[in-house]
Amino acid sequence: MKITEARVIVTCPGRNFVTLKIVTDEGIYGLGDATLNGRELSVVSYLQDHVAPCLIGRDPQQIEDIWQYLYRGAYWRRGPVTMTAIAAVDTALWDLKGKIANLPLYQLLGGRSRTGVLVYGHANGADLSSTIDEVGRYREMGYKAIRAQSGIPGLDSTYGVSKDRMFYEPADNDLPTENFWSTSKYLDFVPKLFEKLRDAYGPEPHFLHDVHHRLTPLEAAQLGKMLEPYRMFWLEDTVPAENQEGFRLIRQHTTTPLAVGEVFNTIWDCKTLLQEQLVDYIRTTVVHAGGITHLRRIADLAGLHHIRTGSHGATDLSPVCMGAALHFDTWVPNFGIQEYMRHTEETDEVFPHDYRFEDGFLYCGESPGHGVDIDETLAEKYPYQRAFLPVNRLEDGTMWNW
Ligand code: EZ4
Ligand code: CO
Repeated sequence: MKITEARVIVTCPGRNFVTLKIVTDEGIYGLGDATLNGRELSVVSYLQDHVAPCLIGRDPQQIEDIWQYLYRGAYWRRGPVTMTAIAAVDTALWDLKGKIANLPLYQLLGGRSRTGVLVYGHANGADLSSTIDEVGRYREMGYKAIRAQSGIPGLDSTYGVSKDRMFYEPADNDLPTENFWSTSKYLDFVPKLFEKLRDAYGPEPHFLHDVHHRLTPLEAAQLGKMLEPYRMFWLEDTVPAENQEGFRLIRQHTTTPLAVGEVFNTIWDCKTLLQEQLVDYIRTTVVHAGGITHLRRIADLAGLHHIRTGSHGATDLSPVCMGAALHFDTWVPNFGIQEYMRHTEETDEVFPHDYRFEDGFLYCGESPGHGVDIDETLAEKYPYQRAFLPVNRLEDGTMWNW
């Protein structure tokens, strides 16, 4: 079997998605997600100009060799653009292998470790009381685990609070929107939010919260301590994680579980975090961390250190990524939780899939490969639209982390 074509499909059914379709001389094909939010076209070029020509004529069954060829062969290692492109190839090849073997992807990985994949949804509101109500709505939808984000008194806008209550799309402008941030206003508010949520809903639901990289390690330690009485499932991305050693300080001061890694591309980005057990959940995902082949290596290292997976699953990760992630989650022994933000109806129509949500869990399907397809005719109706993620400033104008 030979690869005859590697086609990149860009579509914007409400938001941009980049998909790689690897076609073989036997007519079967595999799909991989290549979406890098706000920087989509750089991955398109990487794939079209620098990867596709190297794939033609290769045996698509040599997944490991092709992964190593693209990683080592680039010379310029790692980075989000390279690793997203490699992930797209890798996911498409695992999809193809499943189709060749006539087996769902989780079977190729080693079979089922659990019946369903625990997911968490995103409840958010403009203020305390509407956020509390939204958490109730997610409880009614069946979610066992809910991330709560709220508008902060005194700040006009902040991360995680959406205009549309169901579909949160931060990449909302053809130039970056500017947000403003105050750590003191935030730290004053967040413990109150979770105190009220525990009062309202009792001990049972799992609560999560995303700080979105805005604190220093000492501030993160303070927040973790303040949240201890409310027994969080996790506190996510408290600080920017380029400096992995920075987590030592947070860890020494709080028992609130920590999650990190949605922006990581490789095992090298989390080596210290994992080996020193500085976090509890690793959020690397299929599309941004080199595909199934590399994610498996990260999960194995994590497992040695009592760390479980908690893959990123925001709406900018396409249904193709979600499908692959659910097969991975169904297999991976040290699974923790999977993020799940629902895609819009338009997106789901462009990407027909066989995974389904039921009572707080997602279930991957039994069709061969990862079970997600693309309707290319429909995809063509939604041309690319430039969209940026917001930027963030402190109230005095200083650039900060969004
Ligand atoms: O801001 O996926 O936990 N989820 C997140 C996301 C990210 C977006 C960036 O593309 O932090 O909402
Ligand atoms: Co996040």
